[in-house]
Amino acid sequence: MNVMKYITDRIKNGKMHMGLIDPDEQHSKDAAAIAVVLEEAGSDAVMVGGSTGVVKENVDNTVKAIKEVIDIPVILFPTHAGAISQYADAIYFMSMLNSTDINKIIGEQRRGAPIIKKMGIEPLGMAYLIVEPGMTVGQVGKAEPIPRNDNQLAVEYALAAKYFGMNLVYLEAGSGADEPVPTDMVKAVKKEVGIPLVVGGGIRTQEQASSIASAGADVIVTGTVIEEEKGKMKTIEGLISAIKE
Ligand code: 1GP
Repeated sequence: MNVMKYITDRIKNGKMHMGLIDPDEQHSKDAAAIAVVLEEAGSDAVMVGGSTGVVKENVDNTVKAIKEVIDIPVILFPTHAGAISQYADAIYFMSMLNSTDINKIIGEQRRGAPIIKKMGIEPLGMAYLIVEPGMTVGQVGKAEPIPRNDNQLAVEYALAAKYFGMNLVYLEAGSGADEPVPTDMVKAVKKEVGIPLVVGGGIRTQEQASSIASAGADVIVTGTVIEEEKGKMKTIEGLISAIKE
């Protein structure tokens, strides 16, 4: 499967939902059960990743278990080059452009590139932009988070990403953030840059998901709410239908 084409085709006609599963949070069997609920609820892809405790063994086991039970793509959401799994369909080849740590901008990517080539996984070039509060990923990534009221700064990073030829821009408020990325910022980036836009971090309610989608996000990512609600198909279905309506 060509995952970038799958994304491009889907966002031509609507919005996508991707559910994030942290391989460090549960046994691979439980991760697979959550993935089944996601697929049945109408999610478009499963992302596997987390900021801490992610090693090749738990990523491999989780991806393998998930791949056995669902048909939608599994995309790696990596933290470092040491935990890339050949069992995934694709990997976000992402650079945290507003990090102060060269390793998060190009170091891990340089180390990961030959591994990805050898494994034959599809890389999806992506600018990963941390927006306040940024949470653990902002701290671990030594980010200088984009202030919540600085739409212009977000636009500048996103435009730079487009000119670099990246396929996607991800505006990330951080997992478990009190508030998601402001809708005004989503609108500004979509209007000025117009490349496929992923938004995640702190999205918990149907209202939040729907307003971020209406503001111009093409892909809405939720992680925490899925972990908290695992098995509760109705909640996840509600969230996904709010995005897609
Ligand atoms: C984190 O954007 C994702 O990388 C998901 O965030 O856990 O807050 O849904 P949540």
